[in-house]
Amino acid sequence: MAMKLGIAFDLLQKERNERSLCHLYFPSVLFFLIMEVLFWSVFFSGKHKSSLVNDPDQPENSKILKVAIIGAPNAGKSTLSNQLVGKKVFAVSKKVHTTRSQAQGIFTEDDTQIVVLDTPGLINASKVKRHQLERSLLVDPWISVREADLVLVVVDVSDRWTRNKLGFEVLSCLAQNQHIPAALVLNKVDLLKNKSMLLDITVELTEGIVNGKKLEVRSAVQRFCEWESGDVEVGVTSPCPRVPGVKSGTAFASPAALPNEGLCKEDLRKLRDKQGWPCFQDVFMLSAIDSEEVETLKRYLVVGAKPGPWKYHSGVLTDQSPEEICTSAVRERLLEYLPQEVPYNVSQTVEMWHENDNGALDIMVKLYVTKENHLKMLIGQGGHMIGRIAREAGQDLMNVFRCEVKLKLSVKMKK
Ligand SMILES: Nc1nc2c(ncn2[C@@H]2O[C@H](COP(=O)(O)OP(=O)(O)OP(=O)(O)O)[C@@H](O)[C@H]2O)c(=O)[nH]1
Ligand SMILES: *[C@@H]1O[C@H](CO)[C@@H](O)[C@H](O)[C@H]1NC(C)=O
Ligand SMILES: *[C@@H]1O[C@H](CO)[C@@H](O)[C@H](O)[C@H]1NC(C)=O
Ligand SMILES: *[C@@H]1O[C@H](CO)[C@@H](O)[C@H](O)[C@H]1NC(C)=O
Ligand SMILES: [Mg+2]
Repeated sequence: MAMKLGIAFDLLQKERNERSLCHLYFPSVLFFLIMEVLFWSVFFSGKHKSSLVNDPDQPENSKILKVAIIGAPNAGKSTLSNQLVGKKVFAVSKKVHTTRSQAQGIFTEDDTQIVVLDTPGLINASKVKRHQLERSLLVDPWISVREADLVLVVVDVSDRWTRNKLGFEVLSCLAQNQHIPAALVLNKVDLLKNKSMLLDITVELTEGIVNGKKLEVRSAVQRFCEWESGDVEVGVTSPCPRVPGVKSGTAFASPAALPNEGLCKEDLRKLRDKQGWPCFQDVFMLSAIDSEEVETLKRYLVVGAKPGPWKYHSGVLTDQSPEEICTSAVRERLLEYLPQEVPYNVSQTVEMWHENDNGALDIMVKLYVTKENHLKMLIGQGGHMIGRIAREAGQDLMNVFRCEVKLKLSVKMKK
């Protein structure tokens, strides 16, 4: 064992030395100006081969809960999803529109499986059009909610512009899927200096009603808000579902396949004036970056799971293909380290995917840019930037795939 590790370490050192030599060459191809920079990153771990795709291994009393995570762009949905899954399977960045399409993360514990549906931030059609974003950003959150047993609405409480009002898209999505129980998650609590504001925010975003009861604020903020039930129930005009999985009548039309399809003009107009949603069954206040704080929410999901067959094998962490995980890991670093006009204009293709005999992965990804200054920024001084991206994305992949990963990035310019 010691020897094996020793060899691995030697190789790692060797790679490090080679990495400092950056190979630059300029082959001229018709209509293309191609610049290629090669970088290698090698990582080692004891385990081999990922178990991403497998048939479910059903226990006798299997339970399942599908949870859709929705909210405004950058609210921390993917951060929360990763924390729930317990492994980083979704891309996270400080820029908006990091998540481009819905994807599932899975955590399985004893006889319970929780399927987390991470979604792109909810935005309207005019924004998608203006920024030339993919259609999946518009429709995927709706698709996820429709197949969910529970919806978690994530709000960034550190954002003073959005924290006092649920966006119209969020309200509309909730209104059209009222038969699905929903809970509110106030996220990034660590960034909020004045914690007593959480109470005001909660009242605003719930219209003062949680689980069909008027809020009565008892004491200082608790991590998991246990609201005192009031004696009088007021203001509850629509039937709100109380228990996950129990479907009750809807006040609005049937669930819509597309944004706003299921609501009439009058309903939509009413929603525009609304600030909060009075049908949440619970409120959580947490920091998605803090695993301990997310644990309470995790317990809540496990308890809420209903008898039913698992969807995935217990070893499965996500429904994303290995190639998708790879390109989104690279994209995440592009978003993190470069001004957004660069990652928004980079396209990727996986050129090579090879699993060699000892279970290690050889991956080559080509990044295409359209502007010379983008190319320069992406490569960085002495190849520092592209090297860092390959190294860090490779590290992420090693953690997810649990095997040795050799990730090579090349950058090309298309004109
Ligand atoms: N301080 C702090 N930062 C957080 C917390 N949760 C998320 N973030 C940060 O917020 C940023 C956005 O997080 P994401 O998880 O990518 O947000 P998202 O909602 O998935 O964003 P989109 O996919 O673009 O809609 C990242 O920089 C995270 O590190 C938190 O609890 N506290
Ligand atoms: C779309 O959303 C933007 C803000 O995100 C808002 O300014 C705009 O009015 C919205 N457009 C429509 C048609 O709702
Ligand atoms: C904190 O917020 C509460 C409620 O919004 C407010 O009453 C209080 O004055 C604030 N405290 C500080 C120090 O800003
Ligand atoms: C790059 O992306 C931005 C959006 O951030 C867009 O406005 C711009 O037109 C794009 N540039 C190129 C060269 O594609
Ligand atoms: Mg995301």
